[in-house]
Amino acid sequence: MKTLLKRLVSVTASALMCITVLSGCTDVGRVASPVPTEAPADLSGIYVFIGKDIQNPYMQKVYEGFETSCSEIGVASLYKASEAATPEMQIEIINELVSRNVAGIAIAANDADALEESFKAAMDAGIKVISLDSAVNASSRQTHIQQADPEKIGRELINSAYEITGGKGSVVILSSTEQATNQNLWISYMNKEIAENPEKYASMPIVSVAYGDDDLMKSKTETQTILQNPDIKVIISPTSVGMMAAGQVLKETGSDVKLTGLGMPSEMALYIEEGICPQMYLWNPVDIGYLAGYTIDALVNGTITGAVGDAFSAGTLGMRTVTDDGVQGSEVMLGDLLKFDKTNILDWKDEY
Ligand code: RAM
Repeated sequence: MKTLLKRLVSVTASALMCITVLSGCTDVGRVASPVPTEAPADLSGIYVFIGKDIQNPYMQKVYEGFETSCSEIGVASLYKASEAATPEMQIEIINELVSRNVAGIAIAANDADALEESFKAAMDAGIKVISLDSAVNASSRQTHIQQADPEKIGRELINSAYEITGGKGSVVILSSTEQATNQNLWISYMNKEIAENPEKYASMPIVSVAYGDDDLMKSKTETQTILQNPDIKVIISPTSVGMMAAGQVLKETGSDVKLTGLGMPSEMALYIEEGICPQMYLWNPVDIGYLAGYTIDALVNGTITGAVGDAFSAGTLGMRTVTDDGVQGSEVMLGDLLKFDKTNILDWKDEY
């Protein structure tokens, strides 16, 4: 019955896009048709992706994939995100969605623990909850979509700075928000890589971590501050918003400081071609959202519970297995890190 209801409310995704359920929160999505002004009264049965914040183009790419899988499944989808990347604003959105009886929520979380009460209430109400990109703690979700091995990401990023500097010169990290689960995890592995290889990195210390809050203007201001230290040779930005901001400032100032990190090819191609960013990394953000839609559906249909060993079909991504995340929870791994540089950036810049 629930499935039938779900299909019945499968109104077009675009019809759901303009609902402003909460003040200070905005719904957007990639819609080809004009956005209607009338909000549907009934959100019951739909699958929702909550991004970190509304400005972030990366989150909109994730939603593209989410929307595609939901449409293949035959269920309506909705994208919600707030003006700023804060847990408080995400809590408002979650509580509203619980009261509107949605069937599933995927979230890129702005804090690992702060959403627990709201998500426990959601799961108690029968709503399926997963995180993606940036995890909530294991008690706040049924599983997590992991883009690529976090340890590999962290180690690769600091090694990338080593390759760029030859191991000589200070490094600054330009991160997103202070509580971001994913960025903090990657930074912890950068520090681990240095701690385990002290001789290799002896002349290439990480001198500080700056927080641009995934806000382009703040990230640009932070970059300008970073450039006042003449010892800095490389900025590592493990966030696509930070990458864009740093790329812009380095170009505008003509600085010799180089950039590496996690960026979107569509945004960074120019800086890669000009040598400002010699190399960077990412995974496919559209696929993360696509996998999340199928994961929620498998939970809703009871194909999986989110337990380690569960398996399900994820559309064009094939069969996926739920594995141990190593920190008391489970996860579904998307794939591997992709490296972008002058040799391949033109092949990717129109993809995402
Ligand atoms: C930013 C976000 C996101 C991260 C990407 C690479 O858009 O902070 O969490 O995964 O960059």
